[in-house]
Amino acid sequence: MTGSTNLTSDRAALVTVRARPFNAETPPAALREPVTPADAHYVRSNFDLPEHDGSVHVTGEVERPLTLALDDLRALPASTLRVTLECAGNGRAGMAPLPTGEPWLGTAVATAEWTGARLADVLARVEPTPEGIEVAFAGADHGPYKGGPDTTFERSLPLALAGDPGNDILLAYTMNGEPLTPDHGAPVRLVVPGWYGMASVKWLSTIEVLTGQFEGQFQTRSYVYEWLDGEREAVTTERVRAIITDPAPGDVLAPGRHEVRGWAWSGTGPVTAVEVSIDGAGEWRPVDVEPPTEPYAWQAWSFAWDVAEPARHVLRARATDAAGATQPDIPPWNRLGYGNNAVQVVVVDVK
Ligand SMILES: Nc1nc2c(c(=O)[nH]1)N[C@H]1C(S)=C(S)[C@@H](COP(=O)(O)O)O[C@H]1N2
Ligand SMILES: [Mo]
Repeated sequence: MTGSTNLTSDRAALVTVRARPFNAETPPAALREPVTPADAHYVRSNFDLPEHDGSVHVTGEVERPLTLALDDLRALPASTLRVTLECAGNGRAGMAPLPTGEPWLGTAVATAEWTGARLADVLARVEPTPEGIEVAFAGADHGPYKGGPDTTFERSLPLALAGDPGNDILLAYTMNGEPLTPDHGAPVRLVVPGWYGMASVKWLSTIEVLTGQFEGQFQTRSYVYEWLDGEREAVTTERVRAIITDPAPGDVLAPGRHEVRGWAWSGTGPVTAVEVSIDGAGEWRPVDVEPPTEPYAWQAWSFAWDVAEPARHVLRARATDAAGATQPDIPPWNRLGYGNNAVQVVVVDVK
C-alpha cells in the first residue's frame, strides 16, 4: 500500500477563528453526532501547514535509531480508538479578564476514531538506553513564534508513560477510517487519549529519547497554567466537562416535552454522574448517563424536560468523574486561559 494522504482539507463546515494559521471550531450542529465528521472536527494549529517527508525518525538515547516510513507504521499491529479531543484553550473567551490566545467559545472539542501503530511498540523497537527518561515529539511545522526566533512545535512525555505497553498512545494515520487530512496532521500524528489536544503532535516527524527534561516553548511556556497565586502547573489531562447539544442556545421552544441532551467527558476517569439544573437557582437533579464503553470518548447524557410555563429558562449541566472531580461554576482563571471547564449555561425561551 502506498502512503496515500488527502491532499486538501475541506474547511467549509468549520467556524473559523483565525485564517492563518488556520484555527477553527467545530460547528455546534456537528456536536450532536457521537463521532464528529473529519471535516467538522475543530482545528488548532500554531503554524501554517508544513511539508512532511513521509517518515518518522526515531532517535536520541536509543540502541537502534530507526526511520519509519508510513508503510512501516502500517505494518505494525494497529489499534483503533474513539477519542474526545479538546483544546486546552476551549472556553477561553468565557474567561474575564480575557486571557491572550485564540478566543475559543466552547466548541474546540470533537470526537474521532483514530487508527495507528502503538507508541510503546515503536519505542520497544528502538530500545531506549537506561539513561533515557523523557521523549520529545516534533512536528514538521515551525515558524517565528510571537515575533521571536524560528520555533518548531514540539512536546514531550515521560518515557515511563510513553514506553509503557499499557498506554493507548497512537501514531495515527487514519481518522474516521480515512487518511489524515493536512489540517489534522497528515500523514501521521500522535494521539494521546485523555490529554488536552496539545499533546497530540500533528505532522509527527521526529521522536527523540532524552536524558533530561524537555524545555521547549510549547512545553514550558505555552500550555502551562499560571494560577493567580503564582503557582505554575503543566497542562495535562482534560478536565471534567459536560456540554449541552440540545436545545441550542437561543432556541425558542413550544411548551411540552423536550429532550435535553449532550455529552460529558474527563481525562481523569469515566464520567460517573451528570446533573442538570433547569431553574438557574441551584436545584440540581441527576440524569441518565451512558456507561463508559469507549474509555476515551465522551458519554451521552439526556433527560426528558416537561416545560409548561412560557418563560425564559436557563439550562445547566454539570459532570462528575470517577476521580471525584466536578465542574466549577466559576471559570478557573489562569493567565493563558486554559482548562475552562465551568458549567455551561444555555438560555432558551419557551412560548
Ligand atoms: N505539530 C503540531 N501539532 C499540534 C499542534 C500544532 O500547532 N502543531 N496543535 C496542538 C493543539 S494545541 C491541539 S488542540 C491539537 C488539535 O488537533 P486538531 O487540529 O486535529 O483538532 O493539535 C495539537 N497538535
Ligand atoms: Mo489546543
